[in-house]
Amino acid sequence: MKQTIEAFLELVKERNGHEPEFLQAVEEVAETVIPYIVKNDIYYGKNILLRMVEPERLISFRVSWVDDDGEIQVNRGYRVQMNSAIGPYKGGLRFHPTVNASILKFLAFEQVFKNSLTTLPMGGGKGGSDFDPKGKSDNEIMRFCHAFMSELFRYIGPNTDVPAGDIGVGTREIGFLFGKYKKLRNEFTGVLTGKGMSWGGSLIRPEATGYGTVYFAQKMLETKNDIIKGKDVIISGSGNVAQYAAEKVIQLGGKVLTLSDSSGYIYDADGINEEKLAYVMEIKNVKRGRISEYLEKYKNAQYVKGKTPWEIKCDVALPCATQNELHEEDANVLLDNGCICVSEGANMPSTKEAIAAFHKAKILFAPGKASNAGGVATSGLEMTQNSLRFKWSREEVDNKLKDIMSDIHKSCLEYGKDDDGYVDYVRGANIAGFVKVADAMLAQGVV
Ligand code: NDP
Ligand code: 2IT
Repeated sequence: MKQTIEAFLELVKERNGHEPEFLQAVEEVAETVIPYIVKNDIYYGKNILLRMVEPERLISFRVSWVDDDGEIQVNRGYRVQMNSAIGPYKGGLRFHPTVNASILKFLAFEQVFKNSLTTLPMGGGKGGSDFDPKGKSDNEIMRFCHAFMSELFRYIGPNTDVPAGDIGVGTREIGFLFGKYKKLRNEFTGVLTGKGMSWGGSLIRPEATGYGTVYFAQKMLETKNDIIKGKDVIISGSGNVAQYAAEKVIQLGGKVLTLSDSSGYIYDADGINEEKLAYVMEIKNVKRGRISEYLEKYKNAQYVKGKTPWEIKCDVALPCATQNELHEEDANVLLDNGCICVSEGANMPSTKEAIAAFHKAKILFAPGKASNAGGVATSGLEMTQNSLRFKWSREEVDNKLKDIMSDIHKSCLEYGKDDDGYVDYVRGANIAGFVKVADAMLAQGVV
């Protein structure tokens, strides 16, 4: 088995040797899915995984725009259309200076499995740009988004490819992108999700990724007859996912001790309550400031510059910032401090070695493709509402989100349970996600 996996990875490496994040994502899937393929005749010998690691289409384009000083800026735009076997390509857009083909291919590959797990008919894609939104004026953001969409519009559509937000892309950016698409196509459709509430957005979509991550943590804790209430929780990030993960933890009676950004983290030993979280939302979403500004109002908190929050003692950890933000050393510190549950809100935040440490210690660990799937699932619900030209209530969408997270948890148990009863959620999520896409690919033939 080891040889089969190695031979496969060697082939993928030959073609994508310069794309470390993509190789990391493929390796994690190959190690769990290849043994399953080998045991199941219907999948064996059909090169399904080899087909799945090759994007159906990868579009790269120039984005030129004019900044507030009248200077012409040039960025690179991308859309990776990874797999459309079970539905239109679906996945976010990331605006961050680190964006490149490797990052977007890893995200698009993860998205294929994640979207399959949601039970909704969505293929996988991802896109974005190396554009850095930090410090840009609203007008610069608008001009960039318009320039970006003036090329992307050719390749997307409500039945073809439906982008949404990710790092650096929220409701403001989706608005500018949607406005340009509508202008160019002269049609009002659900071509993007994460839209504003008055122009086709779904209630609960802004909250969905963070809420879903906590619902998933709760499902995992339930398998141990445990609950979030009374737990010390540390969260990384302070963007969309982190904010609503914090909100849900507070609502369920947990204590949120930390939040962070790429400059450092805040530790509030008294707990970040609803009022303090509202202040964080103002700093991040209105002033577009830094998490260190929390101390301007809450002076008892500590700001730890240049570090991640994993050194703070906790029961539950929710990494909600970015890929590879939680390393083996961090995992060991978390374990030494008694952490029993890690639910990933970000995509691939834990390194391979960190995951191995969690598995060895047999704690509850959920990979992002399962635990953060609530965001894209609710995007799927937004698409449904757009097609129906209808709007569901907050409660209806939240209940559907809870049901979906519960179904994903069930799928992980189905394929991830070890002989001793320990649940390997990585294996569970990868195989459950694979089966649905692979069956569709087999049914559709070699295309
Ligand atoms: P936001 O842009 O709203 O927030 C990102 C947060 O992560 C910020 O606090 C940011 O800090 C921090 N961050 C970004 N890059 C780094 C870095 N290199 N090191 C440390 N911190 C960093 O993005 P989201 O909250 O939407 O996304 C967070 C994660 O969740 C990403 O991995 C994304 O792919 C994933 N995700 C998002 C979904 C969604 O619906 N939005 C759905 C599923 C997953 P700073 O301001 O300093 O950059
Ligand atoms: O990583 C993700 O799942 C997202 N950024 C959300 C994608 C979506 O289409 O809502």
